[in-house]
Amino acid sequence: MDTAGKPITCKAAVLWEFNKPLSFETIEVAPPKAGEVRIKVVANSTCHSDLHVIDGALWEKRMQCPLILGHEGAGIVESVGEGVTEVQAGDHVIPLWNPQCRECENCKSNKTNVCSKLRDTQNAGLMPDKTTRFTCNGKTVYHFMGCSTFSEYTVVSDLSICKINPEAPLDKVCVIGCGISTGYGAAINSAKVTEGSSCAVFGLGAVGLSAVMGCKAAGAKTIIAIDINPDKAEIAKKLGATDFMNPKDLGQIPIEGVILQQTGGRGIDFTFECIGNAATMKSAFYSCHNAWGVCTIVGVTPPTQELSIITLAIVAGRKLQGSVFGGYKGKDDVPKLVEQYMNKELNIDDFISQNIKLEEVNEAFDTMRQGKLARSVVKFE
Ligand code: COD
Ligand code: ZN
Repeated sequence: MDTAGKPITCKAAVLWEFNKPLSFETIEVAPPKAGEVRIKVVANSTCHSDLHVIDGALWEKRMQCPLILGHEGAGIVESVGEGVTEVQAGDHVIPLWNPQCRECENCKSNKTNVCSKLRDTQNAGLMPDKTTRFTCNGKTVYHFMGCSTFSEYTVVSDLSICKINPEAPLDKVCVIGCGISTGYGAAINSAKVTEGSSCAVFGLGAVGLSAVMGCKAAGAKTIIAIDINPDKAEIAKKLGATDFMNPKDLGQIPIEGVILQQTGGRGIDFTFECIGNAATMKSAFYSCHNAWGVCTIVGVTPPTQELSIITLAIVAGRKLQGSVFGGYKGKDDVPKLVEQYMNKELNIDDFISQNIKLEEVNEAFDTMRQGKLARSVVKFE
């Protein structure tokens, strides 16, 4: 049946209220307007940022419920709106929560990968024309991070999409939509980890584990993987960690104290915070070499959280920086990461803990809350 130009009725997971489980609903997805693309989502994986929103810990002041979460998806273009030239029906695509308009000051600069064009509408859960394409029982449903891929169909701006190799398995490369790129790129692009260096990664979800993989690919000599869940040691070592530390095993001694002790007071060349917690951000910062250590913050805390550090700790040259989407420009770089996976240069399979049905996603988030699973991939039939 030709669905182009018509609304599509389909299944989606809807968050009606913060701090409540997702509900499985039949929704209506309107056709794409000018400059928009409607996608049949084939797979979408769980990311802790979705969970932060469910738990009301991030952004809740700017966001409105009901909304459809999901920002780590892959699918096939169903139809395109007027003026869309980059993709057409049938193309295999990854939606980009970090768009690339190629026109804004940020996109034109090679100093950043953070496009500013859609920021306000995307943060408000709206399409660029300030409306939404989703309704459920006649009620407006909002978008999330410009993707909303916990739905069989979604509509995104054509700035928020990239075409990928049609041979790539969508239930694997969906993880490139966030977790893998965010961690791997933090090591490769943002920190620019050097050969023979020492690294420490705090938090071993998919983001932290891919930072470990990035440190290894960059030739780091020592990679300390840190997590309060001892079960993460095995996978971290498989991906390149040389050591594992559990802060809970250290008694009263802060982890940065132990790291300094073990490095003869020298500290680590590159540290990464992949949890989203001010206390571990401080530990990651103080674990760095006092003159040239670079601490890269990948996790995000609630918006009013401050980070306090003693001023002397920065004087000798220790650096504190952030990283968004691993420094990758979505349209330029995501298709290349897919090619790296196809050429067996990038491991994704080890990050996927399980394949689930949409209706099992609340349980998958429960296990993620306990710090257990890296990624659960929802495969839509
Ligand atoms: N010390 C050590 N490890 C810890 C601690 C702690 N105090 N607390 C939790 N952990 C471990 C957990 O056991 C778990 O293994 C890991 O940290 C976190 O893993 P996940 O699987 O829950 O999380 P990820 O990898 O999906 O996501 C991590 C982020 C840092 C991306 C996320 O939490 C975050 O901060 N998101 C907001 C930032 C953002 O918007 N990024 C862009 C989109 S993701
Ligand atoms: Zn994410």
